[in-house]
Amino acid sequence: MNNKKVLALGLSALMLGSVLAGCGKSDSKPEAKAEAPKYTFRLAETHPADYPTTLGDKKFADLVAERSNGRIKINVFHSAQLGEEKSVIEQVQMGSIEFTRVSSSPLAEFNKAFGVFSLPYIFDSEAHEWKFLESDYAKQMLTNLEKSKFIGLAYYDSGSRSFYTKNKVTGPADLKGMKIRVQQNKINMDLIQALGASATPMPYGEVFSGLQTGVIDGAENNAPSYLTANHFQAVKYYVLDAHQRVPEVLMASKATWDKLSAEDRKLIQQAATDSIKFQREAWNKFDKEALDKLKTQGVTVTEVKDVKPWQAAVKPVIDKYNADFKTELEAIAKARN
Ligand code: BDP
Repeated sequence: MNNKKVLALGLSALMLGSVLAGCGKSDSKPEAKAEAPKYTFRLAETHPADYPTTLGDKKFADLVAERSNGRIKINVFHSAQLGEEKSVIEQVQMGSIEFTRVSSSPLAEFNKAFGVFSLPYIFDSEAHEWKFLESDYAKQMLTNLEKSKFIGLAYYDSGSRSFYTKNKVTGPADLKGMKIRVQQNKINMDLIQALGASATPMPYGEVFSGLQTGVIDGAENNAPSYLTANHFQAVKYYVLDAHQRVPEVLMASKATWDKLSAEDRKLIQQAATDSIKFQREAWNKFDKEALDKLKTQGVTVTEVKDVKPWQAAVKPVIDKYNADFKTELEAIAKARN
């Protein structure tokens, strides 16, 4: 048995322990008497236990447990205990992992429409992004995941992504010649190439050692990831160019879904929808804290006052994919008003 499995088993034992401990508490409401779980599912999460997406996952799992009176139990396996995102997505597709929270970026390799979120500067702001994510169009995108054997349950917030590098970057020209890690999809590779840098796709869990050993000169992410994955210990320059806003997706395996009753599906879907507000609040709070923390840890944060040179540099990417994402981009433009 490998270490991850031992850790996962230990963790399930711990979780079981806390459930049993919970049963000991005297709770006088008769209807609150928990049933034995009929279903025990796993939810794969790449981030650590206290990261805002993990908090969202846990909220979702708690709501499901509460509303099913303990009949449906979802154990959250954080910190990539069940593997890196690409392999987790494959396992969810096959039905061997029941739930996951992943980034839209690797998901795009399994369902093309999600690639639209990797295009640079398509949203003006968080408000614009969420107006789109709450639109019928974006909801339909979640529904269409079924064709790829997933059940899209909710979008979560992930802020915006910016570059962090070994040497200081103030404008796009400074990235020329650098080796930059990207999330594993084709559009991200084109984005880096447009900036004259060379793209190195690799799983999230390998970025820290990649930065430390110099295999890559930089990467890009939101402040919470840059901080919690300790990437800031290896490279200390963060330029807030905010080139992408890539939403997170909470989803189930279609194989799992097909085994559930209509009522249970409804309950799970509603719990996912109801967890969004909590996740977004946790996100906004931690996003700010993370940036402050990075500064106190010696990271040089460079604000970008004029984003136009950045937009101009990556324009070829929009031109290349405009036709492929015509309807998605139209719906995103519509959400601007
Ligand atoms: C983070 C996402 C996470 C991705 C990671 C990455 O929350 O799901 O795996 O970026 O860059 O922002 O791979």
